[in-house]
Amino acid sequence: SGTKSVVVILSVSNKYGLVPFARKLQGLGYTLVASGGTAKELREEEIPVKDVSDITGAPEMLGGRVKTLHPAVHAGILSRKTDSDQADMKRMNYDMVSMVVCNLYPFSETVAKPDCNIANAVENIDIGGVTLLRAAAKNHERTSEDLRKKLALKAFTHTSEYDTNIVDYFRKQYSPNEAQISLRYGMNPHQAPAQIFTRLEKLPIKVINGQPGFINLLDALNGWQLVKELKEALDLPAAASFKHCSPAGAAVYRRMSDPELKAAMVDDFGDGLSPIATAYARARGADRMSSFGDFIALSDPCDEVTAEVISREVSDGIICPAVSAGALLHLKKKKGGKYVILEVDPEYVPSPIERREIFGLTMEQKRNDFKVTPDLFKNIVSEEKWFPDFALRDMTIATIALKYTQSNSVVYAKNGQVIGIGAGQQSRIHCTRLAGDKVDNWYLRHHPNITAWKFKKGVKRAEKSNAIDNYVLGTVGKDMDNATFESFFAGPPPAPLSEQEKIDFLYTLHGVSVASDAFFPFRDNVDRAVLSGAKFISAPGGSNNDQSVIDAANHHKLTLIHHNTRLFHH
Ligand code: 93A
Repeated sequence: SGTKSVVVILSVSNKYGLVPFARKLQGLGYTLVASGGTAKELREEEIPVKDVSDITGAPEMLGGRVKTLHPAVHAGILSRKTDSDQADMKRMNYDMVSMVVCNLYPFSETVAKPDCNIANAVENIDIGGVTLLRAAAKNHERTSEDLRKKLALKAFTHTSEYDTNIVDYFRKQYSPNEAQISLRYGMNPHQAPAQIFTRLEKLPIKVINGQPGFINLLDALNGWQLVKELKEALDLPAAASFKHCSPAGAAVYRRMSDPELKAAMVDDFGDGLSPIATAYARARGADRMSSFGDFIALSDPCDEVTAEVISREVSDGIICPAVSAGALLHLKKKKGGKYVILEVDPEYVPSPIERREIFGLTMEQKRNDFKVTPDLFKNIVSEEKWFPDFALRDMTIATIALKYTQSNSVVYAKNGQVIGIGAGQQSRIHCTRLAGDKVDNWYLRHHPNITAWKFKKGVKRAEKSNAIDNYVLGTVGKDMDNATFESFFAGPPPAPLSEQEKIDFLYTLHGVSVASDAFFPFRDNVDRAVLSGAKFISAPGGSNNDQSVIDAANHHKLTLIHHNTRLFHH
């Protein structure tokens, strides 16, 4: 047809393979038009080629910054076959361009060189080539061949990746510690480089002290979401103690009894704990062994007394909305000055779609922005219907904790805190058992035999926790040798708790709420939970075995709630 165009624009930085390709095009009858260096290379091989300036009437200028940026080129690429476009082309005497052959200035390769400065980087930002590619891709409809669609997608993918690399470079140059934070390494020391970044103007977290690691940030960002949701749901200050991407404990403020203060090893504060300090003491006290070296999340600003509680524990860092000046003095002394302190913007709301890369591939999903509200627990399916306010509170805590615990997970809660978490088990009964065993261990730590212990001076808190753990588990003389155990006491060491004493004491544990992140496939979960004081259980329904699980609840006279929200987290 009269509009059939035969012009090809060639503009390549990497000239590998250019000559044979251009020779083929020439043989097919195309008119070749190329930018300076590209044209030179073709002429050297005696391939007929026009300069871009031949069709634009304008020379390359600004030392090559403007080569192809001209209406003669871009109208040629972008014009459609409509009468109006064709009239425009005719008026200007422009030819249509039927093909663009282009590769871009090597930006990534340039900035990867150790001696690259900003001026080098800037000169290697391709403008005209990106425009050629985008223009050609935009007008890919001009023909309907599959190849054109494929190339259009490839071009847009390429230019977006190219821009991503430019943005990454300038973010590091112009916005370090604002829109991005460089990390020492990723999950392991051999995984460098590593960073966290945002496409927003700045990250919602600010490093006040220390240098966070990759896993610190996973814990911090999960922990923050957990305490923020707890506070929103219950209107109480909330705290979480994270380790390896699952909470070891989580709690809201609720005054602690004397045995609770003792078991959580904060009895020396007496009535001096603030609400947020109390929430953390409870969270840390849920599973002191697992919380060793934790990352802490607080819903409220960290005050001085909370910092005092934290300062004597082994901990990696903290995330909270603010840290008081007095608290900062305590926290900054930790870990030889390296304690990680992150302030988070409580107003920050993430975008609804989240992405993650695995094995070089990107996965995308809607965020789990499901809100745990009292409505979730309306559908009581057992004969027992008792579900008092304290159970609603504890069930809310257990369920929000599940949302940020590696699956499968089962969480037990009581007195405004998590008391046992079974995380990351492939078998549900293993979760229920693991969490239940942790509950038993937690409860037994309140045994008067233990709360009366007098440790020798100089015994570290972690050693005390470990001694208590072994004592409760009955592993003194096994995992911990007798001599080590005995060395912690000034006087004679405490006599072991007999199995009967443990059973009798555990028998006094009541009113526990248990939540599961997915349905219970068998009734054994209910049978096991009851042994650790379960009176209220909630889980999604939908198992073939729902009826036998309901029968188990009825058998034990407990309240069973079915809802329809699975809360897997990975
Ligand atoms: O500096 S530019 O952004 N200005 C332009 O107008 C332009 N047009 C094409 N760089 C431009 N190009 C790029 O030049 C192409 O993307 C290609 O990478 C390179 C080819 O230049 P030469 O043909 O002079 O070797």
